[in-house]
Amino acid sequence: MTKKAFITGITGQDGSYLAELLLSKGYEVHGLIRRASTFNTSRIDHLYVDPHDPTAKLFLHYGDLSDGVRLVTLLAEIQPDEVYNLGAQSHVRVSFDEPEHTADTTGTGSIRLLEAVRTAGIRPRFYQASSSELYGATPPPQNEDTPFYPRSPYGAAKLYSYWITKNYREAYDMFAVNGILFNHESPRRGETFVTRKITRAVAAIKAGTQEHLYMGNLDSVRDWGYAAEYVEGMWRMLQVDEPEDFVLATGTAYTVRDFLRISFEHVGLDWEKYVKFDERYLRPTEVDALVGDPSKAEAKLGWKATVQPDQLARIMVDADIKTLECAGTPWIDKVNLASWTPEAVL
Ligand code: NAP
Ligand code: G4F
Repeated sequence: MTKKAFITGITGQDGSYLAELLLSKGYEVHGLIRRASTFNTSRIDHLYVDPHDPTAKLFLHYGDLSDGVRLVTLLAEIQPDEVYNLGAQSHVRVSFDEPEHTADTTGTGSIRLLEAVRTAGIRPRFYQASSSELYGATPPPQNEDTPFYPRSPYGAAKLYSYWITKNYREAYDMFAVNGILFNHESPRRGETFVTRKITRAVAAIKAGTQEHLYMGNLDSVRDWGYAAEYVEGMWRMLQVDEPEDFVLATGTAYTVRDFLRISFEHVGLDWEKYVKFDERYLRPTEVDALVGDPSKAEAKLGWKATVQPDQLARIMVDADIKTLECAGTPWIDKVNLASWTPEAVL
């Protein structure tokens, strides 16, 4: 029997890698996409096959995490074996500008989806995209037992989603798990997250089309892994016998300043000559340090990150240079992703 998966956030960084992974495993994949006046599917266009084609395995459905009725209808129709809730307003800085919208999608969106599963009368395994932002002010190393102390409307909304997922597991005996993922990046990372902002700027500065890069707090410590590896961990969380929550992380600590230095050095430039400060990129409350302890995932899922942050920075710089060389078209869409490995761009 072909397994069916339903993914919210399929058009995002993680959704695109997860869809690729599940299709490669023979799943029929259904994704929720938001109606927009322009196309918003660039990260998954390479996976799309016309649904009239009998070989089509990827199906996209309009909907939104703010629309509970639509979620019930879709789930009742699709009857998935696995549901991955990756959809969210996922930008921490933006969550201070749009706290109510963030609460609605990143927080209440999860209960809408869990309720849709319950009321549709289906019993899929459920993955909730929880975040290391839950730890916030609690110092590292952080693991599954570390107390939470969120520091943003985004973190607070994710905290609600974390607990409601756990509650549905206990209240309704659902196989519902939280993946508490530390920062993970890739050439498909959104352009306003710090790593991608840096690697795009390095490519543009090297090409002579940008002079400076304006940044906020360079002292933050993060644990940056490679997104393509993290979606494998998500999938493994739904394949074990008992539902449990897991941290996925590399366990290594780098500052934003380190990421800048490594990225600029990779193209032979000194970052200090190009980077300027702009207070607009500061947050009203900052999360100073996130460094995960992934030992539970290694022991119980056999999952371990192999790409370290310095290697990741080089992968992303190389990818952004190639994108510029392809006149702005993301180079990633031009290669055969099935055979793509990080080494291919090193
Ligand atoms: P992303 O690239 O920002 O993707 C977010 C996805 O959510 C997009 O597909 C977006 O659709 C969709 N979305 C936003 N609002 C929605 C709504 N109201 N209804 C339905 N879909 C909506 O995020 P990501 O980096 O892939 O992260 C995936 C998930 O993991 C998110 O929940 C994020 O908060 C969480 N997370 C990420 C990290 C990380 O480091 N990447 C770490 C921990 C947790 P559009 O394409 O239409 O905007
Ligand atoms: O790349 P960031 O915006 O990611 P942040 O805030 O850590 O959140 C990401 O990771 C979370 C997991 O821990 C996810 F849940 C969340 O969805 C998202 O994917 O910022 C990283 C750090 C921050 O300390 C920020 O203050 O970089 C600092 N930073 C300094 N200058 C900047 C900038 N961040 C951004 N986005 N832009 C800057 O110019």
